[in-house]
Amino acid sequence: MDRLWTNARIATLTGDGLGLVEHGAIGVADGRIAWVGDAADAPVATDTIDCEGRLITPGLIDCHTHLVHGGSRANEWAMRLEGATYEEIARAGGGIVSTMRATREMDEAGLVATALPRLDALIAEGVTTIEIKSGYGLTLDDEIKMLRAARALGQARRVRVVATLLAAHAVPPEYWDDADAYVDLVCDRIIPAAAGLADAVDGFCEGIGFTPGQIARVFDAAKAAGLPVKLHAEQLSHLAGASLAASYHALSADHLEHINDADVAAMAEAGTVAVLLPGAFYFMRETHKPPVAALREAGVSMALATDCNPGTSPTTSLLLMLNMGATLFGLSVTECLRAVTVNAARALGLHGDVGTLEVGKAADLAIWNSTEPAELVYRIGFNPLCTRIKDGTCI
Ligand code: DI6
Ligand code: FE
Repeated sequence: MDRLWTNARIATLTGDGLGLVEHGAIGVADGRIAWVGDAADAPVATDTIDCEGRLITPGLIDCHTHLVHGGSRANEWAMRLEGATYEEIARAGGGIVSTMRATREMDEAGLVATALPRLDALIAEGVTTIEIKSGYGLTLDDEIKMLRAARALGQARRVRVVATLLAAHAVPPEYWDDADAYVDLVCDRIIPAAAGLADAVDGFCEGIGFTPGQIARVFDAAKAAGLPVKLHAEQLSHLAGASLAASYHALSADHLEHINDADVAAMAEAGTVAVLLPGAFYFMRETHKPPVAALREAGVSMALATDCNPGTSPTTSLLLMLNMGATLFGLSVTECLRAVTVNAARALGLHGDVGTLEVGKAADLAIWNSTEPAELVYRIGFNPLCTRIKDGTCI
């Protein structure tokens, strides 16, 4: 075994809770977890590190971001503070379309350079896996450019990147008189072209986005290309997008403020993960909360993510999402920590490789300057990370 971290309180996140090993050790070989258990039983390693009682969790997973994008929407936000609504701004050509214009004008290198500080902020909080969506290019070339930029970020930093095609994010102005023609472009050209670059296909099912019928066409094209799906669903209204996603066995349905009991049941039946995005709820000053109690009761796995994007959730703090998940949505400490590890991994289809500390999984760990799991959820704007480990290497 290459390295052993010992004298630690290890939250393995196995089972249904935190999977705590009180006086634990974790051994790594060739970037994978080779041993986890009571420190007294630990095998000998080439290199042993005393964690002095610190808490170790799996590396954090941000399973829903729009990290790559051009421009800023700070001025639109100032308009919203003075009464303009998100929908009014979108219908007036602002919103996603304004970020689209800025993204089209930027080349791949510029998209990477502007996303790096946002990625570094998440890495500084112990994030080892991140999902990054396209969705601001809205042409074949610009959507591919965004996915390439997402992949390039995974080369520029020691972080696992999952790239999601979100061409069905908004109808671009050149198709405003024929949205279905844009859906044809997404289905017939963009999805097939992205198949080797994207890990999943996503859509925005909303009044200002795409109808369930249009999303179904996108999902059929994704299926034909062998790609799993996920969906922004019931963020602002109820269109039964979450039920549609569940009918396609989507990896996740995301936002979910306006889902109903039928959607919850469909998600439970399909094993579709509920990705909750408290940053968007908070920043948009929403008041209608996702039905966490119903999701809990039905056994739907819940994840938390930043939804980092310039319009509705300009945040790069996954730790803050932990606090908001508890404070705004009523998740417990255990549910919050499962939401950015094992459940976030499942929302990305990566639960066989990351998200828990088990033998055979990637050695992605976070060591914290605390012994208490609650400390990671309780504090607001404080980062207790001591060491981030990716594939067994401290970085
Ligand atoms: N829902 C959101 O909150 C983001 N996209 C989506 O489908 C907003 C994206 C933006 O406003 O730039
Ligand atoms: Fe989003």
